Amino acid sequence: MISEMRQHFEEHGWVRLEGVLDREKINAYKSTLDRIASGIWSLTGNDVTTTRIDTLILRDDSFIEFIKIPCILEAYTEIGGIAATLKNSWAFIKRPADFRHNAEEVQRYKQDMSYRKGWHRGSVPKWGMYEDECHPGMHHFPYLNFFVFLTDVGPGDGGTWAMDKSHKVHGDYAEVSKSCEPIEATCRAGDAFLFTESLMHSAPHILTDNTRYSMTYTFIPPFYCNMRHYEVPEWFLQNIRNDDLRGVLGEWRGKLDQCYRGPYTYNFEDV
Ligand SMILES: O=C(O)CCC(=O)C(=O)O
Repeated sequence: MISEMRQHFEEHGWVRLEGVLDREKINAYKSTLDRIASGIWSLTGNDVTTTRIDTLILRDDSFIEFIKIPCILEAYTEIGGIAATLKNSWAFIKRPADFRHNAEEVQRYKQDMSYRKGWHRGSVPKWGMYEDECHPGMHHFPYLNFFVFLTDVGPGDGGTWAMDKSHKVHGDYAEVSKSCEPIEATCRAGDAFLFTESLMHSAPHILTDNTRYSMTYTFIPPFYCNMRHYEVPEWFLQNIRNDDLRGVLGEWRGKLDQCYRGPYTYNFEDV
């Protein structure tokens, strides 16, 4: 049976997963990110409004625990349809835009198409999906982003923008915008915005006074190549006792026998 979640994803290229994290975990992740962000040497990317913390899972065990939350890899299995390996994990602490109190500038920002500058996708549709042989008309989308919000994100709070349904539309923004409408991913703290990397998306400025905290986990199949600087180092992997967790964190990359492993379930119980 095709779930509602998968049906929605098929049509739109994204779906909201509600209540992935409870309040206790949200607060714990936020404090950990604040602690990491206070040490400048641990950051790989920074600008005036955004603090980016890369390769989360190397920075605190709690970030590995996230992968073990059952609904995460269950959703990957259903939508990706193949064994998952982690591509990267990162966080953003994003602060309000300087110009947010300037009504004219806000208006310009909202209206001007440059608002949507920065639309991007890491995969064109033809490489981002394949037909589900068991369910005609349905597809799997193996390059998936879990964008997890740690703060409530209402209108103007910098929720990721996406061109709805663009996961099946070829071309650049000009082409895609002829048939797709932009949507703003509004979410409650603890929800995840799950989308395929073929969905055109962008990171808008925050127009309210709210700072946004988010974590992203991106998964790809074992036969996809990863960017070298995102790979979990071998010494780190060798310290992970659990076979499935070590596999998901990267050990399966490039191992053909693991590409087709099935059923795609994961046992994270420590032996
Ligand atoms: O920060 C966001 O909402 C989106 C970030 C983004 O587009 C990306 O990481 O590819």
